[in-house]
Amino acid sequence: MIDHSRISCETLKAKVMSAEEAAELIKPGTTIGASGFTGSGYPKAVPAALAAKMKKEQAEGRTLRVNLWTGASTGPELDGVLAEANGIEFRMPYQSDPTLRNRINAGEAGYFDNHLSCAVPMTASGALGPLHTALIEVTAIRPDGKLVPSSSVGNNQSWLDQAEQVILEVNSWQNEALEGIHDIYRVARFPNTQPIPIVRPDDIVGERFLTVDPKKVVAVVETEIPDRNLPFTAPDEASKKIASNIIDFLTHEVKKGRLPENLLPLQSGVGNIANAVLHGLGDSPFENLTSYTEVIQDGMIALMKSGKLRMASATAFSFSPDMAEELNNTMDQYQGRLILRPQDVSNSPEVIRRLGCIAMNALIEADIYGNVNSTHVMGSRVMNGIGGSGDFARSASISIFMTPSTAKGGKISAIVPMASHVDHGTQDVQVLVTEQGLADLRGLTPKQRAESIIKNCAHPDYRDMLMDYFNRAKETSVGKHTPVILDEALSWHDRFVKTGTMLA
Ligand code: 0RQ
Repeated sequence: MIDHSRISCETLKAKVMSAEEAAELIKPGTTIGASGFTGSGYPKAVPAALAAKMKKEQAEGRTLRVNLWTGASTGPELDGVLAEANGIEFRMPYQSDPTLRNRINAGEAGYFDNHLSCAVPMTASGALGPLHTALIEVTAIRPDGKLVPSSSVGNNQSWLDQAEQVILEVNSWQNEALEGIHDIYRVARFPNTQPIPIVRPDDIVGERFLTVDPKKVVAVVETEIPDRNLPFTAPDEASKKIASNIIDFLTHEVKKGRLPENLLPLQSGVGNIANAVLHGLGDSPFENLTSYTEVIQDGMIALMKSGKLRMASATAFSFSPDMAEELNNTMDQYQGRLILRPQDVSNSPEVIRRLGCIAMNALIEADIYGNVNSTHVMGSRVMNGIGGSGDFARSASISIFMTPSTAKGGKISAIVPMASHVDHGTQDVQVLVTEQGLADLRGLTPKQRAESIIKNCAHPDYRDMLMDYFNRAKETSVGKHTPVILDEALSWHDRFVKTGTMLA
């Protein structure tokens, strides 16, 4: 049942209308800045009404398509329905919805993949054109018109500031106990920037609420629709082994005195592997851990419940349906231990560098020199996007990338002679880990990196093939610093596309 008491501001209560009426206020070709970060806190009712309108317009021979900016990926009720209606002209800065991904890879929707910390500075500069409509899910509206954010913060404050008009969805499925966990700090814009005053992951530096100019609010829509994330797959043997390889490495670093006993604030990337590593840390010797990251996943809560993790700061929750339900019922227990911030703060390279985060991100493929591809399959088909991995990898004190050594039942090697697309250059990749082992690349020359990656990370089925390529490259390459055989370097990908396997 929709809880009508969530809107306590009389001025904004007067703007309540149906999702269909609100969708009428969005004009063809305009840009929407929506809330939403992973399957959390995205608008759910207005996009469905807009998608229905798009289909009707198309049936009558007209076109209604929009540009969509968000925090990051969202759920099926936003990206999914708009992509299904083929109503997305341009999308940024991150997506992971299967229908939208297919549209993008079919050339039917434009996609601008960007570092998540850069979305606000770039849009606020005006480089991407005007923002017409902010479409933001909130938990409640207070009597003074301030907005209690929902299960993600993303770029919400900035979309509210930048947009010409604002549509709010007040979702009473979100727990009112979310009030108090947000820290909304506005990063000053060029040329008047100031240091973000976070020196520890638990520092609170902003306000608890989002603010909006009530004159810009053209519609308020009441909903009661759950956040929708996909369940994580249970950690398999490979991801458990990856986790234990990382824990052995971190233990070694502590023993050497290069890391404190409770480590440094952890960043953990998106996806199944990252979630499995967090579960693995539950069996590690580390205590009193902290996290300064982008999304808080199930594994973080498990670590918190086991007493290993003291607090976590991020921009969004990214829970499985079961965990979302559990947290929604127990949110009051997490006050002071979970913090959600705007993504230009959670992912701020300045803060990440200051805190010395340990970054752990998954990848699609890495080459023998340690260039990492996080986004493209066979060089051309985009998977999700770079997300925050670049924000963290470049600025972390230790940047770890991890992957199973093969994909698609062993037909693809995750370690290849040359990456078919590069998101993170070798300088941003300090440690590479698979279930086979770990390569600590710090201080190694390109040839030493190749030896270490092939020996420690490659799957045995591909190890000799890689070493054979590397040895021949050393012989024949024009330059001896980073040996390459130019007309063979991408032949593994070509073979997979033509024959369905990288195995010769
Ligand atoms: O495909 O879904 O068809 O089975 O990629 O792979 O192994 O389940 O791994 O869920 O951890 O995702 C890089 C995509 C890994 C993710 C990526 C296929 C594989 C499977 C998923 P299926 P796994 P994960 C910031 C962090 C970029 C953004 C980022 C990602 C699917 O981690 O999007 O890092 N990262 N944000 O079969 C072909 C290969 C493949 C491959 C995997 N070499 N070739 N397909 N797959 N490797 C978050 C912060 O907190 C900062």
